[in-house]
Amino acid sequence: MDALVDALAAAKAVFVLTGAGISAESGLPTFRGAGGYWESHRAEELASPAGFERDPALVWRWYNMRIRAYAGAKPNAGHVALAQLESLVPAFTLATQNVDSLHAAAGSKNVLELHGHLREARCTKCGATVSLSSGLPEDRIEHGCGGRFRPQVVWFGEALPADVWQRAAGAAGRADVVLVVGTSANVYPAAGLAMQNERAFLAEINPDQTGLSSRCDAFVREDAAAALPLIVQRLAERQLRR
Ligand code: BV8
Repeated sequence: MDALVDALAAAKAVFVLTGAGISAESGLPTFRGAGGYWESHRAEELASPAGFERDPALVWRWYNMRIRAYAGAKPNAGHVALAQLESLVPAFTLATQNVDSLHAAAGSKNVLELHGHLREARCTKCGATVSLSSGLPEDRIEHGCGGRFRPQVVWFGEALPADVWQRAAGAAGRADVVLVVGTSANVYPAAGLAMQNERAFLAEINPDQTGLSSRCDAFVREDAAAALPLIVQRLAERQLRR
């Protein structure tokens, strides 16, 4: 943790990549936590164009369950600490794989939602959008134009939003410190963001090993909500002493 605080104290640009693990302490299941299954369906099956084509009602039941869970969830100390870190370093970019909007709720500003969000749905044919504040009832899936409403998320086999990707890849490439929090780093191209900048100090916060661990300059084997506030507090104290 000290090596990470040293690197953050010297950094001009910091890039953070987060995954489901940072929202675990807000009571939200991770993808691989419960074995990634929901009602005996693999997340990859449900979060895919083919899965939606096969059974749109089933896919919406899954997203409506998650939308309800997100509505009841609050940002935790890990989310809040990252929002504070943003104000302590000259340049800061937070790229998340999460679609739960908890980083923004914690006050983070420069957030890139790599895999979209669940705040609204769009029609697959005419592009009309509807708010998802309380999910989408089954009888509203079909749109009058003949299209179907789908969540504004990136499904497996789909490209990430080009502008979001370019900004994330650019920020990761310029970073002095790349901090990876709560992701198993299995899903691409998001996981690749943490590996593309050989120059950067690479650190991981995760109670478990991941595919990234062997490449890290430092890793903190703790829960995000426990480790991040400590790291930010030490950085702030360090800056005060300057
Ligand atoms: C694409 C939105 C091409 C929807 C999601 C290269 C190699 C291999 C495969 C591929 C490759 N390139 C592409 C692929 C295919 C695929 C892929 O990566 N497959 C994987 C499964 C092998 N990628 C794609 O399909 C991507 N698209 O490639 O398009 C293309 C290009 C041009 C034109 C057309 C097409 C799109 C991928 C995005 C899919 N959408 N989400 C939704 O949410 O419903 S992915 C979804 O799953 C999440 O967003 C996230 O990315 C992923 C889950 O991973 P994590 O967040 O890391 O969660 P996980 O449960 O796995 O791990 C949690 C971690 O937290 C654990 O390590 C745990 O220890 C830790 N933890 C637990 N508690 C805590 C904690 N850490 C800290 N504190 C705690 N308290």
